[in-house]
Amino acid sequence: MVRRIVILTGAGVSAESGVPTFRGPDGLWEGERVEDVATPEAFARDPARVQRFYDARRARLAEVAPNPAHIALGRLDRAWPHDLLIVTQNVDDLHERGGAVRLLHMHGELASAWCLACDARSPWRGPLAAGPACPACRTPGQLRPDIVWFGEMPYGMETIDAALMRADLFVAIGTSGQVYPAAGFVDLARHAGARCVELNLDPSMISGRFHESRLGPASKLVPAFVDEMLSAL
Ligand code: BV8
Repeated sequence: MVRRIVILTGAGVSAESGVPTFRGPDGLWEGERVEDVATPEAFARDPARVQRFYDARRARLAEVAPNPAHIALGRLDRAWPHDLLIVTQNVDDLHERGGAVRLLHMHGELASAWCLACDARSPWRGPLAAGPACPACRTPGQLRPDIVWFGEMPYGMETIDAALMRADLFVAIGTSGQVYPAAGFVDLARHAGARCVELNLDPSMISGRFHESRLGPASKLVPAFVDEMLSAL
């Protein structure tokens, strides 16, 4: 009897909403080399460039909408009476707009700014490149994107590890399994005795570690998976 579920999502769950995935055909990350925009070193070297990169992605949030996969996970979150944790690697806000509540952004959020002066994290929708004042301490020019860059510690690792250790079912949706520690969650869940299922458009780097891998678009696979879960209640 499945009771405790952990779901990990990646860029593939937002692809059908028009949010580009990471490893595009040109391997460039929206035209940028990852190390030039998503590392603390890049921010120290050229903060304006990094701010422009995230300002552009933050502005595009207003042009995209949740797809049937986000909406189905919102439906599961409302109806599942047992433990559920949705861990996303995505920094967009489509899971929340799809109705998910038991959600953890392990790599941060575009819609949040982090003040390096007072350490406050504040909801943020506009650009940061002009160095606006922190909503909490009013210090100008000290806000950085509230994003976990390469080499930085992901958010909520204690909560995630605890949920993986107790999981009956682990489901990975729309992720290539190339970035750690997220790509290692299936091993932790499996070790804890959980059934592990992958829902992905293509086979990933970690498909072989799952008990079952269903291939197809998230907008089709996820609603069907949620129907399965709720009909088994
Ligand atoms: C850390 C925010 C210390 C930024 C991101 C062990 C081995 C090797 C390397 C490492 C290791 N441990 C650590 C590292 C280093 C590094 C790492 O993993 N490097 C990789 C490149 C080798 N990891 C780190 O630096 C991490 N920090 O380790 O700190 C530590 C160690 C232990 C415990 C605690 C701390 C921090 C990594 C986070 C970096 N920030 N994002 C931003 O968004 O701007 S990572 C970013 O890239 C995303 O968040 C995501 O995690 C990753 C992209 O992967 P996916 O989401 O999977 O997307 P991708 O495009 O690759 O794949 C899409 C998939 O969807 C495909 O499979 C495709 O088939 C599928 N798909 C497409 N369309 C659809 C679909 N599926 C269904 N339907 C569709 N329609």
